[in-house]
Amino acid sequence: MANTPFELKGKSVFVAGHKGMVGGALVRRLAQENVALLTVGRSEVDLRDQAAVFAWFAKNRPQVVFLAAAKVGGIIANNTLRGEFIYDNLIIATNVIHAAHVNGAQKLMFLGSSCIYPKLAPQPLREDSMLTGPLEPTNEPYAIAKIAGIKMVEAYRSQYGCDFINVMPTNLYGPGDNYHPEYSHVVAALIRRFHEAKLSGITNVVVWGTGTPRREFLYVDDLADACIRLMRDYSGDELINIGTGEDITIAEFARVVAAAVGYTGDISFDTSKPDGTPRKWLDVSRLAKLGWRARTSLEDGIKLAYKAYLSEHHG
Ligand code: GFB
Repeated sequence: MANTPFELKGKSVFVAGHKGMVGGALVRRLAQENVALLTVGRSEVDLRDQAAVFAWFAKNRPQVVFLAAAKVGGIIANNTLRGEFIYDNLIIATNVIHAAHVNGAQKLMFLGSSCIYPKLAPQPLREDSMLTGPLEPTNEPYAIAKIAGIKMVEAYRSQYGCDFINVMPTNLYGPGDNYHPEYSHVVAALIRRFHEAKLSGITNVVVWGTGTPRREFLYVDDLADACIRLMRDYSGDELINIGTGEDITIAEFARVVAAAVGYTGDISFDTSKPDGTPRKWLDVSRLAKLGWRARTSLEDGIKLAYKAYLSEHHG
């Protein structure tokens, strides 16, 4: 694994998607670095608009790019907005990766997702299991768009010698998450649902699916720290998984959230809702070899996320 140390200090760094949960965490983490941070709002440059992206890059010529912008959502969002998920994510990736190359970016990080791995790949999920089997149908459009971005980064490394890298985060949560009742990921959905139940005195909360799927959850500020570490210390062709290395069933996870929120009622399961992939547990040994491990425990992370929810939505 090539580890070419890359100096961030004094560089112009563009965080694409700075308003999102991941982008926000990268902005927070980069504040600890001596960089010239560049961000651009969607009203100024819609990253799906190729001409606008190319013009912005030609004018600003960022030296470093974190491509954290994406159209994201939970299992129902992915399965409902299939056209939007493939279109937006394909076009954002192609626009930004190409513009970064044409305008001489020294380094770019593309953020994928753990759903790019086959639905039934051996666990824990190794980076080389990508494209070895069928994807989970509910998020196949999103996964295909992310795989295309990964392949584009690999192709630009190969043809143009770009120092562009691919990282694969596991399920994320934390400040700046999206709490949409239908379209959110499970962590945000349960924080909101248990909170609202506690406030309104509801004594039963419905969790989607059977509760048996297993997921791995990484606090988003830990992800941001890993991204800075990899931007500095990693420069290879292979994907790098970013996770905690531990997974939990959705049923057990629901109890962790209920405890953090202070909900003491019952929990039931709506099996008419999809379970999705039975298990998403990442092999994080490549990252561990670089000496990075996630610091925030799930219990602590959920408490921090709940605090953020209260200040973002009830402050
Ligand atoms: O977070 P989630 O929507 O995404 O669902 P995935 C995780 C698991 O939580 C599924 C269950 O088994 C859901 O059935 N779940 C239980 C819930 N209650 C809820 C709820 O109220 N809301 C939600 N959303 N889920 C996503 C992909 O898959 O993982 C994305 O669709 C992305 O593309 C993301 O890759 C990281 O983990 O199943």
